[in-house]
Amino acid sequence: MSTSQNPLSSFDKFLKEEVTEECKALLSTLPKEEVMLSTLYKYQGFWCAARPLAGVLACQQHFQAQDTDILLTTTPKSGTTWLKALMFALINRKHSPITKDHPLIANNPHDLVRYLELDLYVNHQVPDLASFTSPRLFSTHLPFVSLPKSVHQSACKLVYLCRDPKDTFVSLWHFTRKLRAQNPEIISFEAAFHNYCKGVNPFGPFWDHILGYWNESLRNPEKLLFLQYEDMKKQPRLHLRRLAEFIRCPISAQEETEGVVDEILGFCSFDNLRNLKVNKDGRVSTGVENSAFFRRGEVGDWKNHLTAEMGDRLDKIIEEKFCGSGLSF
Ligand code: PAP
Repeated sequence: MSTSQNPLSSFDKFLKEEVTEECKALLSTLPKEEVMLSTLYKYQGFWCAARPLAGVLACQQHFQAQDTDILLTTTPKSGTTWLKALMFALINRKHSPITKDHPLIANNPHDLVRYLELDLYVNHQVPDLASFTSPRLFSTHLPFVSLPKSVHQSACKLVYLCRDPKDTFVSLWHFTRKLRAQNPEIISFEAAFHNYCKGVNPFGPFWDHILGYWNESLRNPEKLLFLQYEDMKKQPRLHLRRLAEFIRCPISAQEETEGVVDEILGFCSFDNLRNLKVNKDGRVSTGVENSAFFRRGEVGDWKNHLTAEMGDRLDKIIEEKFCGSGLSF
């Protein structure tokens, strides 16, 4: 059955909407590959679909970072939703304590901490950010070298989160399948895995993405906090306190006594967020169902999906690419 005979999912529509003439002209000059969801183009060394790329161009041209901004940067499917919820709850804990009126009860984390290229700037639009109060919290999947210049030039802070690429790939695969539920023309699991190993995935290659941020975190730890999903799962209290210190809003002795750390962690836990009505029924601005961001939320789920050979292959790539960096998964 051809795509045209199928009703397009909201996300397909999002991807297929027209991009600007400037973006079209650029696309015609870029290397491209057909992958799971759509055509990916290689721009500044990373892979990106056409419409998000228009958002990349717009935010690179127009986003003016402020010194007090905090930018959450992640590889897709490495726990962005969780990090957004934690950071939002942490930053706003004084005036939005965890009660039944908390903004996260009625809003998906992606609607409270918005993506630059996938949301705010997506249609080559230039949003009015005047209503955002300080500290402004944004997110992006952009690689470090491709961040808007003002991010590098300002004193804004970056929090980076990545995840074992084996779990990231499996999460990406399920997410993509969910988005394309109405479209049977999805490529096979094996072909998607092959592309991922070649580095052809949104905002990939994953090794360049992770190493770009890792190296910068070593050079400039005041500016960039580097986190791994597995560590956060293992020691959530430690990492929440690290996050609070990094943004210069440490958990006070009184807050410790009041149990604020556990309160935020419990509130932002996978089970709690997934079971909220808004995350069962709603959609984010790209048309994606909120429920698609909550699948299993576990470390090591790849074992249920990749063969031992596939796991070994990806491990070898990880070993080779990260060799000498001091980073491992
Ligand atoms: P995005 O990059 O498209 O924004 P992102 O949130 O990074 O998505 O990835 C979703 C993953 O985070 C899912 O992993 P899984 O497919 O292996 O299950 C999702 O379940 C997981 N996730 C979402 N919320 C939480 C949470 N509160 N705690 C832990 N993991 C979570």
